[in-house]
Formats: sequence, C-alpha cells, structure tokens
Amino acid sequence: MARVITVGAAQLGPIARDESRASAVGRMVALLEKAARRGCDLVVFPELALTTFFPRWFLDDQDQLDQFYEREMPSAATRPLFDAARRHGIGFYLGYAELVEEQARTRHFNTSILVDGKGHVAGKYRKVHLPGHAEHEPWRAFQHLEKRYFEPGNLGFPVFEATLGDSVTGRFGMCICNDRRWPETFRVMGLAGVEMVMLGYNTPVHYPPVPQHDHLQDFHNHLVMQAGAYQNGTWVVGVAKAGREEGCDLIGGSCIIAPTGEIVAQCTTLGDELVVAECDLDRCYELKDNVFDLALHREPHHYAAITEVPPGRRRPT
Ligand code: ING
Repeated sequence: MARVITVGAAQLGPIARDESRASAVGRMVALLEKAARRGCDLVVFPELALTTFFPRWFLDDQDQLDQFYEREMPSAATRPLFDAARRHGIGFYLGYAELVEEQARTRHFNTSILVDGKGHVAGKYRKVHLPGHAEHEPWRAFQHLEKRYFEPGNLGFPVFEATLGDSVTGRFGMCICNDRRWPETFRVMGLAGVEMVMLGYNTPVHYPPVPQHDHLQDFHNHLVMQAGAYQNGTWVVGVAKAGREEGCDLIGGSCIIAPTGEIVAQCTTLGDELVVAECDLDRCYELKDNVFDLALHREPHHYAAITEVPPGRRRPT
C-alpha cells in the first residue's frame, strides 16, 4: 500500500508591520480550510508567518523588538490555527520567532514546528544558518539583521516520525530559509532517512551585497531545493512569504518538489495561495535504494574537511 499524503503549500502574501497576529492567523486558517476541501493531510506555511519580516529594520528598543516573538505556542492568538487543524485532522508546519527562557537566560530563535493532525507538536526546529549581519548597516536599502535578532539553532537538524492522513507514517524534517542554500542541511537529514523536508522562506529579490544577482533569486531558490530533494531522495516543500512587504519585494515560487527533483506544484502569484500535490513517500526509495544509496556509495573518509570548524569560529558552549 503506497504511503501517499496530500500536501498543501500555503504561501502568504505580505504581512504589514502593524498587522495583528489575529489577521495573519485568520489568513492561514482560510488557507487551511481550503486545504481541507482539497483533501490535504499536511499544510506548510512560511518562515516567520505571524508577523512582518522584522529583521529588515534596525530596532534598538528591546521591548519593541520582543513584540515580534512568541513566548508560548500555541498562544491565544495562534490557538485558532491549532483548533482548525485539529478539526480537519490536518498537520501543519509553522514558522515563527521564538522567545524562550533556557539555561537561565532569555534566548531568541527563528523557529518552526511540525504539528500533527491531532494538534500535538510532533517536532521543533531552530534555524541554524542565520544570514545577514549583526550591526546596523545604513548603506543597505533595507537591513537583514537575523544575526542580531536570533541565535543559531541548538537542536541540529532532527528528523521526526509522524503519522498523517489515513495513518501514513513518514520521516519528516524541517529547515528554514537560508538553511536550504547549504547542502549540509539536506544531507544531515538525508543520512537520517528523511522522506519530506518542509521549509518556509522570506527571500528579498534585492540582495544588497551583490545586486547583480537580484534577477537570479527565483532560479537560486529552486536550484537549491531541487538539488536537496534529488541528492537525498526526499520530497521538499518550500513556502514563501511573498510580495511587496513594507516596501521590500519578496520572491514567491512556493513549490512541492518530488525526490526526483521535479517541481510537481508551484504557486504563480505573490499573494496568499495554496497549491496541492499527492506525495508518495515510497518514491523516495527510487533514489535512496539506487543512485543515492548513501551507505553503499558514499566515501565519508574523504569528507572530513566538511565538519572541521575553521579557527576563530569555535562553537559557543
Ligand atoms: N532570507 C534570505 C535567504 O537565504 C538571502 C537571505 C537572500 C541570502 C538572498 C542570500 C541571498 O533566502 C532568509 N530569511 O534567510
């Protein structure tokens, strides 16, 4: 019996700086209801899906900044999304800014969770690769202060067994935005046998350090996700926060990618949009058991350089 789950990529258009969480949640509930009508078992939402992409501004008032983070999940504001998902028996991926007290200090992460069809948090991930910069750089048309507002994730790249839809159990992994540009992200999960990687992204068209690449953003977006899917024999679902958000153009291109690397469904607008595909998790093994049989073909004793930490980049303890 093939293990098929019906997956929805639920792209969001812009979220205004002063837009309430209730509004963003309402938009996601509407997409989830549409996904239910189309028989979805799982819905993937974008990175930082509850607020505008606030790292685009230099904010030095910590209280003002902390307004963009969630202290609990679900909260009163996000409960309607959890309730709608449970009502329909649909699992979902949600990206949000997490503020948490851990090891006796306040920590800030760019986080995603996988919630199963019963409304339980089946897995959590914290963004490892933080792009951008940590100090105000006024030369930029807009800032990208993820290195200031978040710390690198401390959960690694876990792969979770979860049961979705008509009792289909699969191996699910998550990453967030810039993580998708690093092959190590997909390979670590590939080595853990991942069958579907979910990720959200907020990707500006304009990349201030190298503006001559602006026209390549959509190409690079699909290039890295299709490569990650094919080279690890996994489904990949990538979902954008898209459109002109507070004057900053974000790419769309949300899509569902098969383990062969083929895009099987893709959004064509820059607004709230749902695309759906039936994903047969067993198709992963067309790759995992053949061209990318990692146990049979890899030669790890030649790869040590990949995990060496360059001097001066000692991991924080
Ligand atoms: N955004 C962008 C991303 O990695 C970026 C940052 C854009 C990096 C373009 C390099 C090139 O898609 C986030 N949020 O990581």
